[in-house]
Amino acid sequence: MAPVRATIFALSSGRPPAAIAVVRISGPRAGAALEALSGRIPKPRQAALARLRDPASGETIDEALALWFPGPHSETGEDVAELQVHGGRAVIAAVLAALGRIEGLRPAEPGEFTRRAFDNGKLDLTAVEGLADLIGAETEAQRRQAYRQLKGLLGDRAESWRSRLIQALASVEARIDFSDEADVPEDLIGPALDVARSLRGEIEDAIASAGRGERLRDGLVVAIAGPPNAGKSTLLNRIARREAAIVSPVPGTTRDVIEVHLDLGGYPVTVLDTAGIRSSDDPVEQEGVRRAQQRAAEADLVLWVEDVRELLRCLGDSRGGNAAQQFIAAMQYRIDDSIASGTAMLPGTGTSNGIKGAGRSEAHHARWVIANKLDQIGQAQKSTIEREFSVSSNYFLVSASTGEGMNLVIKFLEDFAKVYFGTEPALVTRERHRRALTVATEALDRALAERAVGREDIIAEELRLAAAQLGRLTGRIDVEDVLDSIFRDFCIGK
Ligand SMILES: Nc1nc2c(ncn2[C@@H]2O[C@H](COP(=O)(O)OP(=O)(O)OP(=O)(O)O)[C@@H](O)[C@H]2O)c(=O)[nH]1
Ligand SMILES: [Mg+2]
Repeated sequence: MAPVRATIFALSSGRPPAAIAVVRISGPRAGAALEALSGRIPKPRQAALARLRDPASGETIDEALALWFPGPHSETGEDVAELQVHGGRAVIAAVLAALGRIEGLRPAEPGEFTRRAFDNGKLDLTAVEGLADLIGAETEAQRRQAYRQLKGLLGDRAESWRSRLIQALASVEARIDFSDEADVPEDLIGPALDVARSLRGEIEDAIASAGRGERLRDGLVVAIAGPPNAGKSTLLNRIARREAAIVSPVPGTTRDVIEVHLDLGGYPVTVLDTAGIRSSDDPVEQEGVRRAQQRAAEADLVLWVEDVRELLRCLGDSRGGNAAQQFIAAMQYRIDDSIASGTAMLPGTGTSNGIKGAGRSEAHHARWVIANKLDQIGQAQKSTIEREFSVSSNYFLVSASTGEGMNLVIKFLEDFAKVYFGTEPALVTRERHRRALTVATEALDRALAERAVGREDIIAEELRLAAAQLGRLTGRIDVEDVLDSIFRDFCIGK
């Protein structure tokens, strides 16, 4: 017989003080605890007014709303009581202290309510992860993805894949077990492998969405980089709509990387402001530059900020031909070089064959040039720049301090995020999912490769392996090793 589980309790609502606080109790003694505190148990699933008393002293603690959810039709599958009390620190402390004095009750550990829901089959593992993501969701797109996962977008699919696989496996096993008997049809293997092949295709499609799903959890990273004093911090403040970074006329103001988390059009975006990239003898500034380069190299998009007068100077320097295109090409090179090596070289002056490779893949880093301090040049110069650069969509003419041109930058950032995250809901949102599905498809591949040879025992073994991976995905089988890491994401009371 399984040991009787402790009855757990915790504050499940947010940080006090607040108007209301929710205390949850789950386990076999939840009803007894409710009775000890309020004198009675309300009708199931109906809110009732309850005067809470300290069972030891009899003193009234607070007037609350009490709810009673007898198991198994409750959040955790156990008996659950919920108290909505006034959300002051002392009220909460008194209620928790009173509960702690009741025999058989103890405070819940982080994620323990959800863990019990999982153990009692109320949620599969992908739904547990969806719940963690839903609680953590900061933007609309994250919320949507997490909610779909909580509601079984991936879990249900994995379960249906697994049951189809198990059926296919059963026919292969039948073929093995009864191969001598006359009335077992010969062609059990062919149809089973057909199922395996179509499952393989479906799983492959799901894996293809993995990048998008994981990115939406992590957010898009945009790094602002460029030479000192170009207005990077001013640009960050403008995008963030607050004074997140210190702005000053002294070159080399920003040293550490400053991070701002934003919701852009419903998508999670982290914008980084970095130290101006230049050679310096100051070890602190050197370290700042090193960090700037590193973060820019890892970013999904780099906004390279230049003083617009620098652009004009470079245009003046170039001799004929397609000046703007040459400039943009040189600029892209220069950005890559500065990010990789730390020496911001001017186009035309630098050896552009500087550090290549060095572990960076250039293809997936987008770079935009932000020509800043537009307010410092005249209308004629502005027209020159606009004419020369109209060929390129990767440059923006702005004044970070007056805000001119910034709406366009923000709109493009939103569009970039939209494309980056995609509009189709992603099925696979974590590396754990991707790994399990990849191992499953590899097993299916090995099974399919046996079609020609026809070793039935190997086919059966590989189908079993694939089914087991799908079972691990939903937590149906053999997942003790991943449970702790998943529930660690939760806080107390969840
Ligand atoms: N006129 C004008 N001045 C600007 C503009 N943007 C920034 N500045 C000024 O340029 C100076 C440098 O701005 P910052 O935002 O600190 O530049 P930064 O690139 O972060 O500089 P470092 O952190 O030192 O690398 C400040 O005096 C800003 O007020 C602009 O659009 N127009
Ligand atoms: Mg700065």
